[in-house]
Amino acid sequence: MKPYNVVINFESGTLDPGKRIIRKVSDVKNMFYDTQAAEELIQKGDPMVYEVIYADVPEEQGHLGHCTTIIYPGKIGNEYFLTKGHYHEKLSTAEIYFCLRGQGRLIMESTDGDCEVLEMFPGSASYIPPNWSHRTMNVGKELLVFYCIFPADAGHDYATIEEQGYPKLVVEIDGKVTVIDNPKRKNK
Ligand code: S6P
Ligand code: ZN
Repeated sequence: MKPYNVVINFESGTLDPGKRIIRKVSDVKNMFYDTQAAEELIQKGDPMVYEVIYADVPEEQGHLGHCTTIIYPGKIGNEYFLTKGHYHEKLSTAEIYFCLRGQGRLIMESTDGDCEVLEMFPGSASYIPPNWSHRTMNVGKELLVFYCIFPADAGHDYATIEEQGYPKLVVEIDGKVTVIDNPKRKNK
């Protein structure tokens, strides 16, 4: 293949040319603590939670996958709109999230059971080391837009996070972004 540009719009988060994937509440309902509130939101029109726009890169060793993620502002119960979250299938692969717009949090858990939450804000570049799962939340009132770069053959393991969730939840309490223990967390 030949070198080529994509163009990223820092306001809207579009990456052009790119392949767009959309996730509605019905796609991510199992990831939220308050599944009843998620069901109610699905009945009310099943709004979009986030989209990912991937540059066209072969999913092969040596290549770098890259994409933008756009998370809409919103909550289910008191939990902020979030991404599904995943480990890379190839656990030995790292990733960088560069925030372009909005306010977010990045929660990560390592295969050793360590958990970390980082702030995301325009200009923050978060390093996700090998062996750490990752999920993002929009904790602001506007779009959260970030740009991701990862080994193109990393792959996604969504099942582990869907089953066990994270040790912490990021929720709004008295109008403030608050990190609490996840009462539903299994095994820990
Ligand atoms: C890929 C990278 C991101 C996420 C995206 C959506 O390795 O971490 O592009 O795919 O932010 O999150 P998720 O958990 O639905 O894939
Ligand atoms: Zn990833």
